[in-house]
Amino acid sequence: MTIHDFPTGPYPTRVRIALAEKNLQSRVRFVTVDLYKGEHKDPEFLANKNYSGTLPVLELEDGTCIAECTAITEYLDALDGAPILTGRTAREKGVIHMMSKRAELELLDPISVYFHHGTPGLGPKVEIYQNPEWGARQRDKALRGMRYFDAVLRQQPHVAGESFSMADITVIGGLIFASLVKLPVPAECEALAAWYRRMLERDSVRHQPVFRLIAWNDRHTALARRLPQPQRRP
Ligand SMILES: N[C@@H](CCC(=O)N[C@@H](CS)C(=O)NCC(=O)O)C(=O)O
Repeated sequence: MTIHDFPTGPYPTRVRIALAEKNLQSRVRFVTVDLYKGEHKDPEFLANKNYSGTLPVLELEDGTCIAECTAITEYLDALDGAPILTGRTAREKGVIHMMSKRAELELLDPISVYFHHGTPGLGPKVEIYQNPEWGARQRDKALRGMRYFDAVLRQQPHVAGESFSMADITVIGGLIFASLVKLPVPAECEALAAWYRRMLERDSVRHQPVFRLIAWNDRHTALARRLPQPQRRP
């Protein structure tokens, strides 16, 4: 199996976490597609790998390409390997799918829109249309999403109930993206923050390459704060 990947992307990180949880990394080959060069929008990539022009994409030995993190995780779950991330019973499958979709709709995708529209995003060559107002609205939607998941996690240990699942991975992806765009979790969202600290202790999560990028960004920001600020002219 091949994963068309961008190692520090929040969405590809979801699939990397699922692979690590299931101990399937040795069965895949990662091929980097450079988002900042716009390689995911090349006509050849759109025609042969993913019409939607996003990463990750799982390519099977017979050439079948499966895009969408949720679909890829469902495929991986159907192979051998515990733990099951998408549910065993009909009820579990339904609830996990719903909460994962909700985490995309209310948290991860709005942060992605904010990144592409409210910040320089992938740079002027790739971001050919930007709408900053739409970006700001989606940032606010993501903050509401954080409050929603905080309320959920005040009631139960995991996003879809008692056990770790794909829905947790989706919210983790959202908070990773939030760190990258420097959108802090509101201080009152204590349950969400506590849950995230627990998630960051998991081996499948903490060894992901994106955390080296986040640490580098944080060091860089801290350093920039210590540098003398430019003097204003009187
Ligand atoms: N719904 C897709 C979204 C994937 C996605 O947006 N991936 C990012 C990488 S982190 C991407 O390809 N962004 C480029 C773009 O949207 O132009 C999924 O779940 O896989």
